[in-house]
Amino acid sequence: VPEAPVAARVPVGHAPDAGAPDADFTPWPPGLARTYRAAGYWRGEPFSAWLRALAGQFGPRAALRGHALGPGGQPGAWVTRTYAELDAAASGYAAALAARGLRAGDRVILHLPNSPDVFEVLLGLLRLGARPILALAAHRAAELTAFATQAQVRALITGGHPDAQRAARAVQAAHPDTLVLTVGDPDAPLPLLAADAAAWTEPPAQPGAASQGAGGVALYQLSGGSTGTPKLIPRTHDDYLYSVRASAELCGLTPDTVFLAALPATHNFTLTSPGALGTLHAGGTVVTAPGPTPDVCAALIERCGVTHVALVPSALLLWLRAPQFMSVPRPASTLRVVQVGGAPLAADVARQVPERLGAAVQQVFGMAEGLVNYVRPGSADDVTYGTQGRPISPHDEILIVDDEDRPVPDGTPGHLLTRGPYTIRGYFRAPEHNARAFTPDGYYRTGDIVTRRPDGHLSVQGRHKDQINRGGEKIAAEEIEHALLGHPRVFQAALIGLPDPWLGERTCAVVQPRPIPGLNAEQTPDPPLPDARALTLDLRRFLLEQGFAPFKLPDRVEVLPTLPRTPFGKVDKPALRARYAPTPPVTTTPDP
Ligand code: OOB
Repeated sequence: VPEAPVAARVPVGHAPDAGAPDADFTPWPPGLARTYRAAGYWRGEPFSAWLRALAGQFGPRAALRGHALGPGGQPGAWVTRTYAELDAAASGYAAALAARGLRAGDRVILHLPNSPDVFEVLLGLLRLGARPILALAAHRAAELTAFATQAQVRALITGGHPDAQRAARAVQAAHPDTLVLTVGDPDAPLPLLAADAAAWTEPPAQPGAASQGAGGVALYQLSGGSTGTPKLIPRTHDDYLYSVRASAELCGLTPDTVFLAALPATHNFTLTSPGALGTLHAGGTVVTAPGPTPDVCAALIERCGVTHVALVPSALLLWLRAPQFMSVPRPASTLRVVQVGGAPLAADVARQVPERLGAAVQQVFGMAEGLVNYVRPGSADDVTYGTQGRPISPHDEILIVDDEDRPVPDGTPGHLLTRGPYTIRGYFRAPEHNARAFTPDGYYRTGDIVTRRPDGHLSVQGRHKDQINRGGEKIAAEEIEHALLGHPRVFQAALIGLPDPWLGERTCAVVQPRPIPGLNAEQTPDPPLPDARALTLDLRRFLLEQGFAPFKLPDRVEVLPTLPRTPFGKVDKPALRARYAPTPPVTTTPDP
């Protein structure tokens, strides 16, 4: 990796400063920013203006369909929103949020289950200029509280589901100034209802305030991470909209596209690759499903004429075996493209899609930090089934390097580093982490091990980050290990991923129990180890009580008298994986 001056980088980790909200944001070097503008990638258009233009172009067409969020977080009435109505709803929510005291630049946690409401509220926040943190619906008190602490949020917007309300109360207990606004539940303490669109007046543009314009932060995506709680990923209007437009174009979306948002709606894949926002950009229709279960989705495909869906491999496996999709002869379906990403997809599984689902498969390899690779529609079979595609942009820079950051030849596995017009230069307020996660010249260290073909297509070979990819849901090992140390029976803990035929990986917590107090080594050289099965239930309950998202609870617990260590004293995770995995792990390489 060539050394480059770092003068253009602005230190992160500042105290909040209302006058300079971008003090928490690492900008691109000015020369590159000029290049990205000159190339037409960054257009200086914020999301609010983008939506207004779409409403002008596609006004009476259906933008969103699905069950609105109802009381108690249950599905409410089935609704269809036109582009004009979506634009009006965004104004109505912007006005309602302003009436609650929210202002441009305020950070707000958005925590809603899949529904048309998610997009209406998201676009309302963006119209107001508030900056949503895109929590996953599966997140609970531990994650939401961590976001509130990191980002000093003004508000949490959530649904009426009892789990969501419980998590919201925990956030409020830790941060009493946080406004909790509930969508879809008029009886909630502070319901969030869209006001009349006329109640919203666009604030006058502030000349010179780049931070308020399209170059400023629009929203925060979340990193899967490998350390602590998820880091916040600041995405600007310019960079995020570029990835949306370019994705929609290269995937060939049109006003006839009907996209099924079945994975979590605010995840980068579902939202922008090209996802819901890409579909809106093309004038198509977004249909929301509560989740990717085949029966619900098959019904929605038929009801709404769905043409495109984005799935993680574990969901695809369920679809490929679902009776709804297996009737022979297969009912004529509108489904044309099944995008698969988020976790490794076996080539032989990919090959089953056309025959079983009557649709093309498109592999997508992306990350919330930016870079997204697509197999282009109509590619040769070896590319379609055997690679994870190539980057969106001619200006995406890709480096594949060895452990010393020296480039490796094509075909040789190496660490994937990248920078470009929509890949961040730094996480929010994480200077120490940024120093490790980015090279001095601004490349993001993805933590993925890939090979590149001479034609530029990438194949994911494994992973170099201490993260577990459980069916596309990312778990930072350290976050759970740290939490487990709070349990009275746990002295040391290591979380590892073990291969699983359905999820790709399942989690296993290997625990070294606490010595029994009052007994010294001479009296009991081998104190009895706790029963692993009983401990599994106990530790899962413990983590749930700590407020962790359910997908982070260990699937399995093993007990060892001492954890194996490397000569450097780190827990030897490859040894643990070898010990507990029936076969060598497929997706994991040694830890950093
Ligand atoms: C997507 O985003 P994240 O931020 O949840 O996770 C990114 C990580 C990648 O670094 C890689 O480790 C893994 O997920 N991943 C894949 C993959 N797509 C993502 N591993 C193997 N094959 C793939 N196709 O997961 C994401 C964001 C936008 C679009 C698609 C996925």
